Amino acid sequence: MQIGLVGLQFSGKTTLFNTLAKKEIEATSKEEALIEVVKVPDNRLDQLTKIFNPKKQINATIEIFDIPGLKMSEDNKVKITSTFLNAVRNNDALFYIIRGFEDLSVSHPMGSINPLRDIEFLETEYLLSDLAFLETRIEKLKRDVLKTKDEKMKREILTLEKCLAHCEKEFPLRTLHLDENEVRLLSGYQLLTIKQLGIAINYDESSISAVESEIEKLKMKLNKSHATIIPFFAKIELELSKMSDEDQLVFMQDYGIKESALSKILRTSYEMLGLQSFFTVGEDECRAWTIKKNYTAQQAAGVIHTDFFNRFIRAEVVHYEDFIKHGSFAKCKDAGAWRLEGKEYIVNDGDILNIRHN
Ligand SMILES: Nc1nc2c(ncn2[C@@H]2O[C@H](COP(=O)(O)OP(=O)(O)O)[C@@H](O)[C@H]2O)c(=O)[nH]1
Ligand SMILES: [Mg+2]
Repeated sequence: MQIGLVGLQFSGKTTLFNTLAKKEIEATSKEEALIEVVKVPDNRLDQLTKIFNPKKQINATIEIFDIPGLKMSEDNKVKITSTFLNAVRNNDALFYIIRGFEDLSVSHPMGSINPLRDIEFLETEYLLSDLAFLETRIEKLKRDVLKTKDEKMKREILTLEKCLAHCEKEFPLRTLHLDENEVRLLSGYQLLTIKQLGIAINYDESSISAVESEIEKLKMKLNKSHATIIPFFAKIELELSKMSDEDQLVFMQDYGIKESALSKILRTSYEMLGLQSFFTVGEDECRAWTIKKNYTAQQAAGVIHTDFFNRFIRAEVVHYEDFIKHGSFAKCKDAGAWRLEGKEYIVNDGDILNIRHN
């Protein structure tokens, strides 16, 4: 899974990236996108590792992209460059990193702090980029289809026109209902508003107590964008990320921060993308795997190995909570919490699976 951090300059993207990646990349105006593979923390996996004592623990991972800030031109427009589009293209979801902190020593490209304005600005710019792309693409396909009379191309034009009509009404594409074929067709394109969107607002430590009501106000004004809005505190969290886990918890409590930016971003991403985790356990490794919410046991097996998909027989299933309650697979069997499931079984978040295959 790939998550891109995007936004205006000086909103705290690189600071957040450093926090998530536990890196110390200087917060400068680096031009290339930074990428880091980040472990998804999971208490349940930590517990399983304590019990099984395997040679290794393998957390699920997520790739975080710090995409260079969009620069404003004199006339308050941003130029969406091909470098930007290429950096964003493969991301599964985007987070707008919006500046909420006041700091006179850090300039704001628009001259003042106003999260709502910045969010609407980004949405509009991305919508305009999609509109321009769709128009050009439809025009070209229409010219081509005159010559080729290709049926696939005709269907493509219909899908693109459906998107265009939606954008013309000023709705982002993520709010358009698309079927599987349409999603597949559009996945190769550089559309921005089709991506699942989280909005993360970077506040100052001084405003922690006022943040919740701020966020509620924004949510009401932004309900048409279909995005989850979360607050975070880049500067303090960067300091905290350098501490041990225990110290971090203590300081977070002192500051009144209930959940770290990393945890919020991961949780929101899993929700937005409809993802969940299952586990495999054993002496060699305890591992967390990421799958879509409606995956069957056979599909989940295929994520581990394509052979497991092809030669799937049954899945042994125990839910994490049951395992912790009873303490071992044998005791789970006695208690009826251990099950053999077929390939159509829909996997639950927190299932521990053992795939039987031939
Ligand atoms: N006061 C304050 N400064 C911040 C905060 N977050 C980032 N900064 C500073 O703002 C500047 C721009 O941050 P940076 O992460 O490089 O922004 P980017 O352009 O979005 O990548 C840097 O000097 C940061 O130290 C914050 O929460 N409070
Ligand atoms: Mg930066």
